[in-house]
Amino acid sequence: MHRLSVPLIACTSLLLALSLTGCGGAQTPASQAQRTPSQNAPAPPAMQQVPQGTAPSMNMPEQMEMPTQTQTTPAAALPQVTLTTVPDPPKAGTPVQVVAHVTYENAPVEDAQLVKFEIWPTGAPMEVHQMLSATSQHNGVYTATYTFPKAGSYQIMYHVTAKGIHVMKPVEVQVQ
Ligand SMILES: [Cu+2]
Repeated sequence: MHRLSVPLIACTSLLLALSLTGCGGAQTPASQAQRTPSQNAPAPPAMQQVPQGTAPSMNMPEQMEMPTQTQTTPAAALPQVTLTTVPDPPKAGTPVQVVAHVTYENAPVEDAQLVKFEIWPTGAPMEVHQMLSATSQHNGVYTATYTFPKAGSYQIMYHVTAKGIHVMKPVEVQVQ
């Protein structure tokens, strides 16, 4: 009955702790979440190190789709996302534009089903993560505006569903 909230929580707060079930998005989140209730317990602080920085291959956002098979599924293209800020580096105390450039098989994705940015000071707990919805600017460019409260290291994680595939990855930025 209250199962509905599970995929949402996975996307907004437990992210990588639940990475195997994904963030909802394309697949059947409800049924997947049912099957993996035991995974959502521990490991919140590890999330920043967990991701895919270790894989020098081209399939960066592999954690959502096929966590263990990125090498063996060259046919399954993933959406590619490039995250930038304007200005770069961001400045504290003034509105900063967060920009995602989304492509699929080298073509801009105009019709992404979901583009969100999750922002938090590096090392901060889940409760302080901010989730922004991005607006399409055409040509595969999606933007949102955020004012960083102060200088320092922040994580910006994009959550993108394009062509039915959800990808997500944190990027560290140094706010000036
Ligand atoms: Cu996500």
